[in-house]
Amino acid sequence: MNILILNGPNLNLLGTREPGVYGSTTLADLEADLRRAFPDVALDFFQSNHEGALIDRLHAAQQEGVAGVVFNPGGFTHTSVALRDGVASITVPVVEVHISNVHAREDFRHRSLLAGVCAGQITGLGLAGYHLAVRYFVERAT
Ligand code: CA2
Repeated sequence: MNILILNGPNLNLLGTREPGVYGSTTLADLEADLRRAFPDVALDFFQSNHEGALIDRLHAAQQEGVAGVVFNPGGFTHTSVALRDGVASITVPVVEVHISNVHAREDFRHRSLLAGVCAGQITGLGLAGYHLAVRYFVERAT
């Protein structure tokens, strides 16, 4: 089973800035942790700071027959109609993940343009959110 872990803008900086909000684990550490936790799952990782590249990757996931996408759209969560349309344009289920609790932060982070077209949303559980989302897809398939 193939699962795509998709990360949006600025998440390449994970573990290097704002550790009080996002922790001190890097994106590479997260990748290694997930691979260790799910040795039987083919995990594919992609991060981009560019909206169009994220949309292209969603379309490719559909073509590849990926079982699910774990998606942290970063700041685009709150602004991007195009990413919402991209998620809606594929039949692959997408789980939206946020490391921080967006509801405990600024008002502009309380609204997600993507949540309504995702299978579900996990927010505020730190990097455990990625693990829980992968587990959801594994259990859904078995
Ligand atoms: O909590 C999350 O995962 C967010 O998606 C992170 C986004 C933010 O805009 C969302 O509202 C919530 C920001 C990603 C920035 O990532 C950084 C990581 C380390 C250092 C600086 C930024």
